[in-house]
Amino acid sequence: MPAATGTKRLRGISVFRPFVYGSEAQPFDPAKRPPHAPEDHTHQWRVYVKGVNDEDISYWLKKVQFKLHETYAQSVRTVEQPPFEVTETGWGEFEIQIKLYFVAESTEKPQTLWHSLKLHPYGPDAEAKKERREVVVSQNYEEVVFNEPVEQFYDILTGGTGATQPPKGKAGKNSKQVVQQQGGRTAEIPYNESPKNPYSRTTENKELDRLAAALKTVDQMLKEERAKLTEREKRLAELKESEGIPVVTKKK
Ligand code: SLL
Repeated sequence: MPAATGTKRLRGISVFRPFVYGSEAQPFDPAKRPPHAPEDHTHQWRVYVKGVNDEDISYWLKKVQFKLHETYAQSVRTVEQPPFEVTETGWGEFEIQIKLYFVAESTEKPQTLWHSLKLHPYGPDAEAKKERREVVVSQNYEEVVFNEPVEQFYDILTGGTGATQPPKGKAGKNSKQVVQQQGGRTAEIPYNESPKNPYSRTTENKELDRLAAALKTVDQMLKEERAKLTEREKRLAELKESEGIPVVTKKK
């Protein structure tokens, strides 16, 4: 039986879309606490899911459900349109469950992420940051992968140009170009970072260089350690021999 409209999947095609999720928090300015904040609350915070460089992602993301700690009234907050975020006040850190619901055309099941809400500065300079009451940002870059999307969703993902045909040829560089030429939507991230957006191809390349350099260092360390071990084993054998302790060798 032929597949019903909208359920035919594009075999062998994967489409990924980048996004950012995380939180921002700041202690109240003692001079002007938010007027309705309960006595024991100390911080204002915001948890969010957004596009890299604030790109619109609502063409694939329909709604987001944030599950807060149960000390919050109505701890399950559903946000049906962008910005997909919840702003709150509180006193403690906790794990926030973030459930992503995709547009109906996708026929995809929701996906769940977890985010640790951070209220207090962490890492190097934490104390100084606390002193300055700096905004505490904790966020992650993530990619959602749609494997073998249904045709209708593929169209939406790649620009809603109405073309039902996936790019011809093998997936990879070429198909990416075709999608771009259509003036369609892509998973491109900006070339350079900006004060508002740390995720870029330049930062990605820098990170890759850093990883390659680290790998080289580890290789070098391993080589040195192995050389030391060989040297010590040799020395041990020599000592045993000079002390008359039989050196264990393979039986002939
Ligand atoms: C902790 N395990 O002990 C965590 C719990 C709960 C955070 C943190 C305020 C809720 C309200 C709030 O900040 N809850 O409105 O009462 O650190």
